[in-house]
Amino acid sequence: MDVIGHPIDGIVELIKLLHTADLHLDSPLVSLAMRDPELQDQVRAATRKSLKKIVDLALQHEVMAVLVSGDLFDQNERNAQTSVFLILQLNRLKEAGIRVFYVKGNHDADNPITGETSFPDNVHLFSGHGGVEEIAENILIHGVSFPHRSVRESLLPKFRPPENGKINIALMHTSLAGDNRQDKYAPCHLVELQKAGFDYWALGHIHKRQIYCQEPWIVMPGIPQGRDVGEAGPKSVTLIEIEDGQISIEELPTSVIEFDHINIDISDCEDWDSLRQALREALTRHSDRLLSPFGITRVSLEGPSGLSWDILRDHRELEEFIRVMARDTGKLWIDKVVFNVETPRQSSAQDATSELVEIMADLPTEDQFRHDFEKDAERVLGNLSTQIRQDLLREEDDLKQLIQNLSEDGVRRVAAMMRSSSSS
Ligand SMILES: [Mn+2]
Repeated sequence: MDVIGHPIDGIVELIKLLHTADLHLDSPLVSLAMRDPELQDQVRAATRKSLKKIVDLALQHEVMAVLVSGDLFDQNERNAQTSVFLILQLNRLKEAGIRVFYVKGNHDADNPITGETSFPDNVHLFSGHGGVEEIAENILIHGVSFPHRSVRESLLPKFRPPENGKINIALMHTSLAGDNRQDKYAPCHLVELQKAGFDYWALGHIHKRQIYCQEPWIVMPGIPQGRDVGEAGPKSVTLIEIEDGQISIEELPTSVIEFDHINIDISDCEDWDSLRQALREALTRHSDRLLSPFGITRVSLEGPSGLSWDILRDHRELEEFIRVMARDTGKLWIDKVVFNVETPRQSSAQDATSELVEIMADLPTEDQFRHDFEKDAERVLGNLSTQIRQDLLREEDDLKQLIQNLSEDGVRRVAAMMRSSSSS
């Protein structure tokens, strides 16, 4: 760097740090795309590859330290393979003289690996009582770990006060104000962080990257590798640069697999050739835009189309076609294809098929039909594991909604089969 103009006795050094959180190491990625055996190995290794990438970036940018703001682990059990992999990566940092500052989050508070002496000595794990370390002249790193899994009170009072005239960086795992009861972990309000006197809040817990404030910096770096379509988009870590007492940041990509959701408008497609062409173009465009080496995508086909009935009838073939086209890009897999194609309801019943379709369309609103369907659905749901059932039905009204969706979908499919066979 250019240091001309700075006084010789006070060499102004550029100090870099890398901020990450929520690695959830070896946590499984979840996608229907996993049915493809070719993808399975990639996906299984994804959280490890992103950790390796983080270490690569730390070495490449010659950072002084890596800050990990909790949830390094995902599970409570000690897993020998996970810890060996982690220690090898931490050793790569140690060999380069890079320190690691780490606070435990809710996911690793009870993990037997954390807090053990097994970490290499370049790793500083803050305790639940909190502490502060000076890593360079006038640069302090503060941190407080989760002492146990469910911390319902703010950790803020446990931090030592920031020191005047120094750069104070603080590591904390928190849900911030938290939007619901299940997700209240070490809650605190942004305004409290803004007023606390620290220069950079290195937060963790919320998986979506967000810069809440620039003065002081309040940064949630987000998960470095998404795990399902709910954690969509490229993922990253945050590079912190400190120079002349000023802090600036930069986002560096780390995800190996990028989840996403694309909508493809098919209303202009008049025949199968133009539909296939539109799909191929949309998938190629999406794969070209990926910032990560691979993508897993949920595709929604949207819009009214003259092909609607045929699409609904031949949806399995079309889905397979989309999967193959995605694979042809060399980097894209399909999580799921959602058919949101509208089927025009004809205004007047002209023939027997139309009449039947009209009658069926009213079925989902009939009490007896709903009652029978509900009984059937409960029987099927009773055979599922508790976990799957809970995932499927989170709210009280979810069963009603599920029945509504399934019956409407069923009517559309039966109608599609009747329509396309009577018209062709
Ligand atoms: Mn967490």
